[in-house]
Amino acid sequence: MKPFILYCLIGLGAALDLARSRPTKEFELNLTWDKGAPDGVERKQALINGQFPGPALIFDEGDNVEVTVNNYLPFNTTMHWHGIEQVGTSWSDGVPGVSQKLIPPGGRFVAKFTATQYGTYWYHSHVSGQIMDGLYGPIYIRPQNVPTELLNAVSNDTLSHAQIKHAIENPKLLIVSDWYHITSRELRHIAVAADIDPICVDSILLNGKGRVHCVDPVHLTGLVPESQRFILQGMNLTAKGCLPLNNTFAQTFNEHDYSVIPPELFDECNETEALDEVIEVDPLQGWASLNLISSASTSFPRVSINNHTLWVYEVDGQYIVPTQVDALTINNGARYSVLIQLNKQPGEYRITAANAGLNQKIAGFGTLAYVNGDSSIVGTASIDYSGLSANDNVVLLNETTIKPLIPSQPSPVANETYLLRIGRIEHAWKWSLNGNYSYSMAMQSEKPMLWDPESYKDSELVIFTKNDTWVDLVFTIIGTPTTLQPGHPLHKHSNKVYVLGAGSGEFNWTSVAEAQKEIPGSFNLVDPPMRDTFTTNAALQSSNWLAVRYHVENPGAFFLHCHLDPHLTGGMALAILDGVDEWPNIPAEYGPKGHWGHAPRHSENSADDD
Ligand SMILES: *[C@@H]1O[C@H](CO)[C@@H](O)[C@H](O)[C@H]1NC(C)=O
Ligand SMILES: *[C@@H]1O[C@H](CO)[C@@H](O)[C@H](O)[C@H]1NC(C)=O
Ligand SMILES: *[C@@H]1O[C@H](CO)[C@@H](O)[C@H](O)[C@H]1NC(C)=O
Ligand SMILES: *[C@@H]1O[C@H](CO)[C@@H](O)[C@H](O)[C@H]1NC(C)=O
Ligand SMILES: *[C@@H]1O[C@H](CO)[C@@H](O)[C@H](O)[C@H]1NC(C)=O
Ligand SMILES: *[C@@H]1O[C@H](CO)[C@@H](O)[C@H](O)[C@H]1NC(C)=O
Ligand SMILES: *[C@@H]1O[C@H](CO)[C@@H](O)[C@H](O)[C@H]1NC(C)=O
Ligand SMILES: *[C@@H]1O[C@H](CO)[C@@H](O)[C@H](O)[C@H]1NC(C)=O
Ligand SMILES: *[C@@H]1O[C@H](CO)[C@@H](O)[C@H](O)[C@H]1NC(C)=O
Ligand SMILES: *[C@@H]1O[C@H](CO)[C@@H](O)[C@H](O)[C@H]1NC(C)=O
Ligand SMILES: *[C@@H]1O[C@H](CO)[C@@H](O)[C@H](O)[C@H]1NC(C)=O
Ligand SMILES: CC(=O)N[C@H]1CO[C@H](CO)[C@@H](O)[C@@H]1O
Ligand SMILES: [Cu+2]
Repeated sequence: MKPFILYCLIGLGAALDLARSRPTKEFELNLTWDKGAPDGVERKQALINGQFPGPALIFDEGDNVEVTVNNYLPFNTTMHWHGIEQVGTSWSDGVPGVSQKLIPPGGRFVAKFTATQYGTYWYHSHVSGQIMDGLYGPIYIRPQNVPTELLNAVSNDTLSHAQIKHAIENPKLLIVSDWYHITSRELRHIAVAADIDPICVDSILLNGKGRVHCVDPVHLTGLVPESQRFILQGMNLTAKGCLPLNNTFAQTFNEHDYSVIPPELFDECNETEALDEVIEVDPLQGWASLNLISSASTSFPRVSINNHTLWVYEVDGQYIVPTQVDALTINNGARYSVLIQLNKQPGEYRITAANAGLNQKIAGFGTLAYVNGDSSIVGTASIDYSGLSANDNVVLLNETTIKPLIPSQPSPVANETYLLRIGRIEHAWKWSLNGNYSYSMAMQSEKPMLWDPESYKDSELVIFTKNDTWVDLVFTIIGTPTTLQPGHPLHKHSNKVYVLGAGSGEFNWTSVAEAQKEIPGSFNLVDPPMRDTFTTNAALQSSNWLAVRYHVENPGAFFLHCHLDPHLTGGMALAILDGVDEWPNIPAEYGPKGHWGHAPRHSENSADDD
């Protein structure tokens, strides 16, 4: 262990020296509220610098960056940099009530941090369900070097090595999301008023483009595998491919007020024509890197490209031992970068992004177009409209087998264990990450915890850790014969966790160490996946558990939450105050006396709020 720690310290020192000597790179994001029709249906939505998704922020590993966020929206907002560790800059993490105040309409905020990592990330609003209004965009941090082990694992040919390196350094960024025809505020209002979980989207978008597809619901119902048939409770899926509102697994036994639910929220589908995304690739370059980012709110997009296998080589901003698959599922918030060899007949191959979740059968499509390719060549899909494999030879990425390229091991023992019970409480829309305690969105308006951690000492919704300790989070996803929980894509802000293991049934122990004595095979402490976004298994009629471990090394006020937007707004969140014993000194500009100033006058400001 010793040489490894020493190596890390030297590495960190070198990175910091490098960072200090560099000039700061500045970026500006103007957030506006406008009309848009990404899938052919017009609605009010947010734009960032006039576009949706927002512009790509491209940094180089080690850069000091400053991003100015000007809020020209008619509502409060903040901006979070998903997966960025924020080493020593917790105040720039973007969570209202935790690390900063809300940015009011007309206000501005300057986030300052160092790009200590390489890889693929994204930025998004961290207020309520504003992601669903389009407040997101990609981040790519170009690596200082691409490890030879990575190149060797994919090819032995030196020309290919140069091409792969070029592809990794110049990737095609692809944000996969889902889309609603109403605003996040309207959706939340309906969910609460009707007492429903509003998990039925209108379309799947690739880089903000897509269309509404209406597929015969009887056909969609037929796509539900035999083993999941019981979930349907004898009903057909709706015209939008969703579990109907009177499905009690999805919507509880609570009474719903149907009078406030517009029929198009679950039941009516109206097909549209709109442009699909085209990603152009040049076969002369040999290889392309497609860096997939999921900013979906409720869907779990499973992605494949006709006739092309995907070499997955980077997950959540970290290189992994490359693994070749035909399709992979991107949990909300996660990133998967894949290398594609451009050695097929020049054509326009279809990209499929199909929801693999239980809530809805829906897909979106795009095109991987070879330069001057024959548009009649579209290839053959390996997954269907519901994300299921087209045949037995289709290889799906197995999340549990992801291995970091550069070996990294957790401590064999933990200092602290938090047993967290996940479930729905009281209402169909209300969720909790800790027993009966649900994180109210009203906490977003409170004084940031970063300023005064002590005053949250007694809260069941705040975890306190000490610096340089190892912390276990063991989640039990509560299942009963009459309830269902989907997989929850959990996101920890700041550093990554090691995903140690998962199992079915109750977690009957008080720690991983205790459980290891009885079920050692359920844990991987040798080379577990390292993730900032990790997904629990769905709980169908019985409970299951998931255990993760992380090292506290960056004192500050962070967040842990479900990345399904209706679950975050439903309260499935906790604050984690990491390293309270080594709490950082907050720069005056980010503290209680800080004043971030006003956004400059903006001519295109549309201020009406409807
Ligand atoms: C913004 O948040 C503050 C609380 O911090 C609240 O008083 C105000 O009404 C909000 N503004 C808007 C436009 O929602
Ligand atoms: C490269 O060569 C080594 C040794 O011959 C072999 O084990 C490995 O599988 C090859 N890698 C690829 C990607 O072909
Ligand atoms: C499902 O749809 C089929 C075909 O329209 C119909 O025959 C059947 O009755 C429907 N089932 C239910 C429970 O509505
Ligand atoms: C569910 O609602 C539909 C109409 O919305 C109705 O036809 C059906 O009978 C209901 N099913 C159950 C099991 O209540
Ligand atoms: C795509 O793959 C299918 C079967 O996997 C094959 O029949 C077809 O010829 C391929 N098309 C192209 C253009 O490579
Ligand atoms: C994924 O890999 C793990 C570990 O090898 C294995 O136990 C599990 O069955 C695999 N899952 C699937 C769906 O193949
Ligand atoms: C954490 O646990 C390790 C291993 O048991 C121990 O060496 C270390 O002192 C503990 N740290 C704290 C702060 O308790
Ligand atoms: C939640 O509260 C109910 C009723 O007060 C209680 O029976 C239950 O044990 C509590 N659940 C947890 C996980 O604390
Ligand atoms: C936990 O205990 C319950 C009750 O004894 C038992 O049914 C269940 O199988 C146990 N779970 C595990 C994972 O061993
Ligand atoms: C917190 O712990 C990490 C890991 O041991 C260490 O690198 C860092 O310097 C510590 N931070 C403070 C403020 O003590
Ligand atoms: C943001 O808006 C301000 C005020 O209109 C303008 O000066 C600036 O150029 C805009 N920045 C970008 C990146 O569009
Ligand atoms: C806005 C709109 O076009 N709504 C239509 C959608 O389709 C249903 C039938 O499925 C019509 O009744 C709506 O008028
Ligand atoms: Cu969730």
